[in-house]
Amino acid sequence: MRTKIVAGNWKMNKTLAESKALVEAISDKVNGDKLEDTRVIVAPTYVNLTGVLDSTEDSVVEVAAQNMHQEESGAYTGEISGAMLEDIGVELVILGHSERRAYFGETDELLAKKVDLSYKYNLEVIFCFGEELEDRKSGNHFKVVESQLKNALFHLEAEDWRNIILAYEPVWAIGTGETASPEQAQEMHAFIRKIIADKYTQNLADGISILYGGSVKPANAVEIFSKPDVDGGLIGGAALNVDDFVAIVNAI
Ligand code: G2H
Repeated sequence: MRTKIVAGNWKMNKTLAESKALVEAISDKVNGDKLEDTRVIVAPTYVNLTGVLDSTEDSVVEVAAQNMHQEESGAYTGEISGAMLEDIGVELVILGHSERRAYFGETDELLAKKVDLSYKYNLEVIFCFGEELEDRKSGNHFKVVESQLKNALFHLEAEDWRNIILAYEPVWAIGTGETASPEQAQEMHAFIRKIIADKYTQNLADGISILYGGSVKPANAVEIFSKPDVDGGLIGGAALNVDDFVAIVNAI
């Protein structure tokens, strides 16, 4: 049985007070629910991590960072290291989000380095990847996704996958209101599981949680999450509103 996960990626939104209020409201609403097999995660911006960690001390809600640098320390103005995240009590980090790839030039090779460093600092990784619209239009979407995974993750030993959560996010569906159909999501998730099984073992592939991300909302979550290879979601816009986010958690 795979772990179900709903993670909210708050991106560059919410002040400290707003972040604390949101996570406290989420905790109040999800704590009472049956969450035996479901993890609920929020990813505030760096400066609000400590405050949100304080607010989640007695909560089932977990806290992730949205990124970390690939070097351990040094002259990298404006960056944050894995050691800093571990030191304040962060145990999860999102890596490879398409906005990091598009606006900050992050490549698969650079992401492989970040993934490697995550083990040193005991950070579980939510690894994001997904094709662009042109890739899908030209029928290259499977090839693109396969190469993203191969380049960034397939150097890992089988045992290292215990730390990896995958998030398939087709770029054309991010923040656009356009969602992959549940069938498109299922088709890609099944493909992802197959290439992991081919490279490693079926057993390992069957244990990996694969989240879908891209304009998930309360209105489409139930159908997307009903697909057998979709193990939850990475939620952007709809994670900023407590009722929408909790509705999505409840859709799992
Ligand atoms: C994809 C997603 C969260 P949204 O970026 O990672 O955002 O749900 O707003 O498309």
